Amino acid sequence: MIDYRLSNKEVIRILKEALAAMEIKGYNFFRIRAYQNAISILDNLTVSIYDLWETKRLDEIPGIGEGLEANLNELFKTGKVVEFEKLKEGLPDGMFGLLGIRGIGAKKSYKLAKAFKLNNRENSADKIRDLAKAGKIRTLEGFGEKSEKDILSSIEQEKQSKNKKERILYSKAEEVVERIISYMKNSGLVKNIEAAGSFRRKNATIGDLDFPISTDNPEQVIKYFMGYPEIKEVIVQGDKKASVSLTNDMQVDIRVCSPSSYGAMLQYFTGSKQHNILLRNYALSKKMSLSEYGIKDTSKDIKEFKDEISFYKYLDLPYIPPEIRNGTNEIESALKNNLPKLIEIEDIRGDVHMHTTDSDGINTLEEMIEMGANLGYDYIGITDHAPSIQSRGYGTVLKLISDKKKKITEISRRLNKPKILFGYEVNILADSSLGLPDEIMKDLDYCVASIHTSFNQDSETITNRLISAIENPYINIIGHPSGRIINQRDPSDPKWDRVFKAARDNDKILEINSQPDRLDLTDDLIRSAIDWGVKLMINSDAHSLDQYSYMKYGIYNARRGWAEKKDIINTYPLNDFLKELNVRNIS
Ligand code: DGT
Ligand code: CA
Ligand code: CA
Ligand code: ZN
Repeated sequence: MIDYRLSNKEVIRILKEALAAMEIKGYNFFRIRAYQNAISILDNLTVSIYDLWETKRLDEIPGIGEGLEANLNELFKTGKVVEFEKLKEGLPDGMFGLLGIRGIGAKKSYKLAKAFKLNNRENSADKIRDLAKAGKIRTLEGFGEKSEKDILSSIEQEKQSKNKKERILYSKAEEVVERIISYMKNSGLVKNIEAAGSFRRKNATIGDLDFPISTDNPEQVIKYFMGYPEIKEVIVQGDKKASVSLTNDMQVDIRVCSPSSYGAMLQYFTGSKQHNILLRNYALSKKMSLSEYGIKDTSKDIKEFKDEISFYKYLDLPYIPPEIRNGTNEIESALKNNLPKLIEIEDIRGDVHMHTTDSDGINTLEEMIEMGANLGYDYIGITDHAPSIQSRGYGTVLKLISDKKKKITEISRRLNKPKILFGYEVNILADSSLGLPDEIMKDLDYCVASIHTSFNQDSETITNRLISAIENPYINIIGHPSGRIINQRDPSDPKWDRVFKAARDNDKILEINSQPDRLDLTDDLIRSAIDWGVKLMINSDAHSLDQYSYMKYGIYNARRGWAEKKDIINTYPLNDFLKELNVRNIS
């Protein structure tokens, strides 16, 4: 028998449509909320829902009740769910084409689709856009001029992001970079090669790849590069440069130069463009002009540089790390000899946000702890998604927690390192309440609170949700504070200044989440959090053994946010760390 191997994205879309139908048909509030929570848990899985179903592990995900499990079973077996089809009966199909659009929830989609008789999801967004342009939306009850304008801009944004080529995640680009560099080095012709551009600056996402290459034999190098097996199409080929697109649709630009001028070439192609502009202006004030070939001053000849250090030195500047070449105030800071001493991966002593098979992780508690020990960490913390009292019952949850605590205590007795902390990742629910009651949280070592649902509430509501979690005495860390998933979900939009102030005043830690598609807080928010005096930490949020290594992406992101060792509390020795985190019950 064939199964329907649907992607997580497709499954979530189908569930969200059913949820919208429940809302329209006035289902019980608690049922809707439970369903919403379950969808968001599924939405946050990094493993395939289909694979979990196929290996009969769906019931291990807390928050997925029997009903939903049966729905998924039917979906993967038959490609549809009869209950959902019934739910959607009588609803205009056009409403489902509006659902993903920012600011348009179930009720609005329904109202719009019904009022304008939109019976086709394929074109309903286009029709609503035309209606908004014609000023027809505002005439509808419950809509006004402002909401008409908001709807128009949301639809146009959505369109744009669909047409725009997606930027690729850093971690994905990394694999391509490694393959290209090892291929090029194999030629025996290459002296220096690096991926410059946004990749070298460790951007969370990469537009295209830029490789300056030094050699004594430019023609041969270009020729050799053209033999790279992943090339799909040659865009430009010159004697010292080439641009190609790869089979995975990434574009690669290479520039070839002599080893004696590699420094200027690397500097130029590392950018950012804005940094280069500022640097050029600064150089002009010293009567020098910059280019990818070197520096010209009052004398006629161009001065070449074999590396970047000598290039910056010639400009009377200390070396500026690529991660902060963003064109803000890095040159000013460099001139004052005031550059940050950026955090490094070696500074990290522990990782306290991770999941096991007790929630959506794929390795057991024992395996995750052993890995932490192998990495030489001084401390780790286990934070599965908190089990839901609503679906499991209070007694069961208490028992679950006390069993797990015993298990951890037992393992701890056998190990002198790492110190193992026991907590949960607790949902910050739509109404600002938390997924676990205080009396349970207070007996845990610490808790991470995160938003996993209702991201598109208005700014004020999101702000209040974050702040009420920050003010809860049993919450120690706010996990992935903006909730963005790169290329999938925009960051939510709280009043960050109020969030930062609350975190600082309540002595709470904000997380820099290292998952390559989160990197959240984002670099610019890291910088302002530090300015506010907020303490931060970098966690892997590992859902498997190999994801411990995601820590490095969090480090890159922190470096882009100008973070130093002192700003990141999981660089501190154990006792200082426990104090900064305000850990409970620790002997
Ligand atoms: P991306 O590819 O969109 O992720 O970002 P980048 O920064 O890698 O940008 P890209 O590939 O267009 O250019 C690579 C570097 O080349 C850029 O960071 C700085 C330099 N560059 C490119 N265009 C200009 C320009 O018009 N002026 C200056 N000064 N530098 C430029
Ligand atoms: Ca680039
Ligand atoms: Ca480029
Ligand atoms: Zn997590």
